[in-house]
Amino acid sequence: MMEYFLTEEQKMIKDLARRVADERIAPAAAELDEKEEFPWELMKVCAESDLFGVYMPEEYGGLGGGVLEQALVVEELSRACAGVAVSYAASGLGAFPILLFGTDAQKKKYLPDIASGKKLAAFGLTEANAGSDAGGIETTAVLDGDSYVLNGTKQWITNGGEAEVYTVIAMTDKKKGSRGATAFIVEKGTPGFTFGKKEKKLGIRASATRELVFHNCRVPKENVLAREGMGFIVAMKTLDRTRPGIGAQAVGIAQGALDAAAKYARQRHQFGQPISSFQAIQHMLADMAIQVEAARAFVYAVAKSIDSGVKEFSKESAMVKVFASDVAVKVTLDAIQVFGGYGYMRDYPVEKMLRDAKITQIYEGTNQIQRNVIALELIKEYAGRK
Ligand code: COS
Repeated sequence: MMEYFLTEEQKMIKDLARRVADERIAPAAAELDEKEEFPWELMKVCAESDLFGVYMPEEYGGLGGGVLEQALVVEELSRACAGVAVSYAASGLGAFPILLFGTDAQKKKYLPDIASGKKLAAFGLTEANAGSDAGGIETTAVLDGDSYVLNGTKQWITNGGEAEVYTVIAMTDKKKGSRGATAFIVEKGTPGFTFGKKEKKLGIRASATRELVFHNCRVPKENVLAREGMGFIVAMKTLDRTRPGIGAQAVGIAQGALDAAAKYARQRHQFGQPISSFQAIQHMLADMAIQVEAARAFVYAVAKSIDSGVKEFSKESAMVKVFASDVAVKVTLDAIQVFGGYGYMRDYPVEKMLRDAKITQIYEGTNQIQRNVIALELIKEYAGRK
């Protein structure tokens, strides 16, 4: 890997996450995938290693880092198992709305337990009829006295059922479209809040994906984030910050696939020599390495720029998510090709990596939606220059 001029603390965080990945996650990855088992034990290991709080301010028990520190952890965990990594990362996705828009009281109440890993968080935006069209959500929240009454169903929520703290977007005024959405903090155990069945997935099978079902669920008024009508903005600004994390996940998966393919190419002999001596294989490995390093450099650069306090970064955040996720799918496919028939078999690690990589092109906004965002921003920028 290139020298990225990380601080000593960032290097320590990355090394620590790598140790957790190598020593604890990698040996368990195939079994967790096969059994579709939520990795509670590994979540505890991440908590004991202080990984959950790397992006949180110190006053809430975190290490005081930002998007880059979280990306470093996600990348390393994803090298070993993206299903475990996304369970870790989705807690950050659930926490960011509170971090960005919470009142002092909300932050003090919820963030320390998320930073310590005592509680997982989750983010509830998507619905059956509102995926790319996030403004089309149908879950409603109606003010009644001192609380809002939530009704509706959120779909495909990572950490659904496992997390204790949920940030949920619901419509408080349907007529206003996306300006009529509001964000709420909802705790597991609130009456009227239940979970659907655990989904069976192509990849990231260690992670838990469930519906969040709200049936006359009363959420106290003080659990509103920002204010009524700000829910869509809360969601968009959260995703702007977390999409580089999907990039980091993709880089980790792709690096894992490159590591496996390069190692295999040295061991596998055909025609009396290791296949790594054939130029056909060498060029594939070279292309994989170029793409992984370019994606990593892009992820680190965007994360660092967000942490430096730039105001506008929707476009860059979308770009890095698209680039790295497309790289992950390409590199994992190529890794299978290097492995040949063995790569297609479950006994070898690379077919899982392809299955895990695919979701990075879909969740937190499909790559098609990201390209729309990028193009619209570009057009705005060029219109301004003329
Ligand atoms: N930051 C701040 N404000 C934003 C924003 C952002 N990144 N993106 C949009 N907004 C604002 C717009 O400026 C607009 O404000 P006004 O009402 O003041 O004009 C408002 O939000 C509505 O924006 P827009 O008209 O662009 O909304 P659309 O309904 O057209 O949807 C997309 C925009 C498609 C970009 C949005 O729905 C989206 O991101 N979809 C993907 C959702 C997603 O990621 N799902 C995954 C679920 S989480 S795992």
